[in-house]
Amino acid sequence: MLIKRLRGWEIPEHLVTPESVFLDRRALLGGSAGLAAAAMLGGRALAETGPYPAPRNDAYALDRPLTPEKFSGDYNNFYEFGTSKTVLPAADALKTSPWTIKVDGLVEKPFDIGVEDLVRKVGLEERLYRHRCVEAWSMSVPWTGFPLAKLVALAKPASGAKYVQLTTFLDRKMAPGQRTFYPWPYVEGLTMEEAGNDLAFIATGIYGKPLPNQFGAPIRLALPWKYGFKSIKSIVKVSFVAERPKTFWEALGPSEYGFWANVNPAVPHPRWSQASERVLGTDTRVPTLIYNGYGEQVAGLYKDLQGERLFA
Ligand SMILES: Nc1nc2c(c(=O)[nH]1)N[C@H]1C(S)=C(S)[C@@H](COP(=O)(O)O)O[C@H]1N2
Ligand SMILES: [Mo]
Repeated sequence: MLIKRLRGWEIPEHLVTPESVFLDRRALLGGSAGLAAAAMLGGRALAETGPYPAPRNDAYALDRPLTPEKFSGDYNNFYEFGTSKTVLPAADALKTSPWTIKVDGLVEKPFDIGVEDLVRKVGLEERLYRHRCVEAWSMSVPWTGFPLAKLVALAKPASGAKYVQLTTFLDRKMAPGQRTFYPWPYVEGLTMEEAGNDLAFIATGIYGKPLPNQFGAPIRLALPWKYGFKSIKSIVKVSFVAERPKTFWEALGPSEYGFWANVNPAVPHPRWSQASERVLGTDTRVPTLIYNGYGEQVAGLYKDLQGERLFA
């Protein structure tokens, strides 16, 4: 099969935000006055399309083509809905509205916030990111979302908070995968310093629209310099804690899936090499890059942590 190869700076037409849509959206999101005006001018647009597509932040460019959705949207890891890559039909059962996120732990005042409210508060942008699964496949996708740092700022963490712990929903009726022996719910974590790095991104959309269920709707993490399992899906809780969280995969296999899980082609997984990766939608392998190519932005986070197992 021949796939049109796009350079990093080439944009598939359907991903381009027409300026008029962007300007309308700005008006629509411009507070209650804007909303009232929009309602008179035909504000149905907001209800129908929401804040998508969001303006692209060009600071995050790719060195490789975007992965077409027909490949990335049909090859997912979402163990709540099964261990195969084809979770798309099963993930239909995920009920994403209403969706509330609990913000708790060492914060000024714990609160709950609906995902739409959160999006209105922080605003959305689009970024092109690479994604490297620990299983040695990769993709490049346009996420829509906001920096995790904006959520941290809303939470007002106390000085004792050293880690951000994120938790996926727990609903054994809805998610058949959660009827297995795994240590549900899925939990992930990162240091406050990592969470404050501009690359740490919360995604509510992909390919210019809200996240389809199988990508971890309605809100998930995207940490492009770490193996994909750190990018936790369908988040319901964000806790600020003093101790390093015990993550889902660490509980299952600490020697194979550590807390740090930074991408490094020179450090093999105990059962396979990490030197190269299969690019979804192609039949080629490409060399894997240290920190998945994001070393310039993140290597500094680890300069005082050389004793840690940073790359597994
Ligand atoms: N809750 C939850 N989050 C998860 C997973 C999962 O099974 N459950 N899989 C992880 C893994 S291993 C990867 S590679 C990515 C896959 O994201 P994608 O399916 O959107 O490509 O999600 C991560 N987040
Ligand atoms: Mo993964």
